Amino acid sequence: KAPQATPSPTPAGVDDHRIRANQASGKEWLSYNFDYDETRYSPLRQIDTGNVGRLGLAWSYDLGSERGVEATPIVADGVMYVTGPWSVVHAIDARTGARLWVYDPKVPPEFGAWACCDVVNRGVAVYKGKVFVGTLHGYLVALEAASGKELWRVDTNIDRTRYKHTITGAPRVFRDKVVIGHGGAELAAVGYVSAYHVDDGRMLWRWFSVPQRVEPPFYDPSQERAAATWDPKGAWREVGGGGTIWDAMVYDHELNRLYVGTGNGNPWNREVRSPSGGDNLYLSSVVALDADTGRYLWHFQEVPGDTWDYTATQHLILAELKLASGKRKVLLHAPKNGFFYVIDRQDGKLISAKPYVEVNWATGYDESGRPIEVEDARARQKPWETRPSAYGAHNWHPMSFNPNTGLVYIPAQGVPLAIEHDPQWRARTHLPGRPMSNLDWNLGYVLNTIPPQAKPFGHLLAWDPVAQKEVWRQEYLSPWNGGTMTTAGGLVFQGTADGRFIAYDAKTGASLWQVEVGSGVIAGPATYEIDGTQYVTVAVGWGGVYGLAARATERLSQGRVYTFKLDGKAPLPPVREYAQLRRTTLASGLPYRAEDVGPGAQLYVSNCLFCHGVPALDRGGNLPNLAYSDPQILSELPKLVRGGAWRARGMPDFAERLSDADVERIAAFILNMADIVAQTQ
Ligand code: PQQ
Repeated sequence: KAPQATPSPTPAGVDDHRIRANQASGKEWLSYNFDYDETRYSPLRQIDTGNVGRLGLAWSYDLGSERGVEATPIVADGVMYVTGPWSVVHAIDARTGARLWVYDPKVPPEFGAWACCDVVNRGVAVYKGKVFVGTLHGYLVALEAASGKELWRVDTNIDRTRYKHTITGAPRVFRDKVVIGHGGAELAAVGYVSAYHVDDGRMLWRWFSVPQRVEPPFYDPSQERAAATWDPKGAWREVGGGGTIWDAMVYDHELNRLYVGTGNGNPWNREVRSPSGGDNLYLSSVVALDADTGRYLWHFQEVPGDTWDYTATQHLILAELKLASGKRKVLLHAPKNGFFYVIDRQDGKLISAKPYVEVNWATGYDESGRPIEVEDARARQKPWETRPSAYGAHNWHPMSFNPNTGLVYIPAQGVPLAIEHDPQWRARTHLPGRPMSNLDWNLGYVLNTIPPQAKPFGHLLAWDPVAQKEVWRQEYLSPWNGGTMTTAGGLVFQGTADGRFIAYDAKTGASLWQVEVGSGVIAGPATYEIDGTQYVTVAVGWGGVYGLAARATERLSQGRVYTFKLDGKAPLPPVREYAQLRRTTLASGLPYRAEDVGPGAQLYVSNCLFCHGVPALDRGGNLPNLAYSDPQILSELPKLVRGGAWRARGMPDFAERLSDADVERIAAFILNMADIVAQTQ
């Protein structure tokens, strides 16, 4: 029998019992993915397929931000807790949208360049009167829920001189513990997850996803086993190996375990990371840990010896499915690599794996649960267009599982990319032409040396995990659409890259209602009920790794929370058009030295590419495309780039990294691209 959920007199007086009880009542939204099973399925049904057309705005709240917003709002005791960019926490009256408090951890701006993928944060955890947030500069902070006052903070980075660890994911809480991992495996990182006591932040356990040493003494038996699967002469020993646990963590209260999804190899390319090969445990794996001790229990490696940036960090859902073999407790997973996995959560054995998008690195899985790789996919001898690419067939945008329809709603996508082995790669070495190498990115690949043939796409995919097949889909204009949420009212909600928030019939995929919000949406929605009224809420703000350089709407990203209810009458807030604040004309016809263009292109790739996109071909996202710059800025570029002009916005000062002549070359390449593209218009 389900226990009763009772509101607490202390704000966020949430405990394990209440999180479980709320799974049945659905009145609150108590953790990132709603419940301990992380289903994002709410039993609320006031808003349903028949009346969803009457949804209107109840209130909106301005986050005062311009970068990516990835948080799902948490709602407890009538208060909403949501994070914006730079790990800033907002507490809001969930009924009116009034601000209660704001907490800014004051992340130093240089972490803008340490974060691979925008200065984002996916949200908080609440427990026993506290709000927990992981900050971009690697701290786990506990706040008093009533006031937003900082109670304690711990440094989660084990070695700040060696590793560039950043936290973007939401912490999870259970049994008086708060757990958190971190990101950083594009630069230099060693993956681990740590559990701290909620009272005072003392560390209770830590589990490493990649080996720290190649010979005894080992940290634990799982490390010894892992060490044997890495080449002791590989570059992983210089940069950390990766395997970062930067998003998915799910607590199984029945089995008292924590399952985590681990990230890609660091550097990406196994040829340099571990030249003699090996599975490189526990990269790209789902791992079960004892929730009390952090002891390793089992792992399932989705991509042995990852080389494609195939993180297995994407959202994990716990479910019970009726399969041909009987009722099974399973994990549902749709990671970057394009296969949908059903994994037995008792023992970690693969039940089934089927591609949910076009996949060209493996043809399937064999009896033993290993992928059958395609011969040339590792790009050892020649370039290879990866499908899916490093952007993932599904990235961190949360999916959802509706037990009534039996369907999983996946924000699926494709972003074209080709990789080629880079024999010249060296750790922490600036090599012009090597993607972001002057900012310490460690890929071991050159990118797009052949033009990718695939077209970008994004769609909402309704997937049957039992039959392992698609049931319906809704096509979008662009990749990088929002997370999903589904309800007992028979609905699926999702925001889109082109700035809409949409409700679908969960069974058929029919679009039932939509509204324009003032920005592309990437975060997942939530729903809750107060005094008999059901609300649906979503935090908007375009960004994340794809949104830095590309956009799908002409509205400039503005961080906001939109909250809807039936017959809501609040007016939609004003939006800002991109063209009002940014130039949209190319800086063409300006002078530059032709001989600078070639070297400038190489320097652009190793310094600017991932943040600013390809000059003139991309059009700019949250960060401007430099071919659309004010001509004055381009003429003064060395002074600005080497003077820290945009330091407060997170752009590094390049004074130590580039000379004036280098920046002039970069400007020449940008101007040349502007000229070329202007001629085709
Ligand atoms: N983060 C995003 C985002 O927020 O848009 C997208 C990605 C990350 C990726 O595609 C990644 O591969 C990725 N990888 C790591 C890592 O390897 O440590 C961290 C993160 C992150 O923390 O956001 C991302």
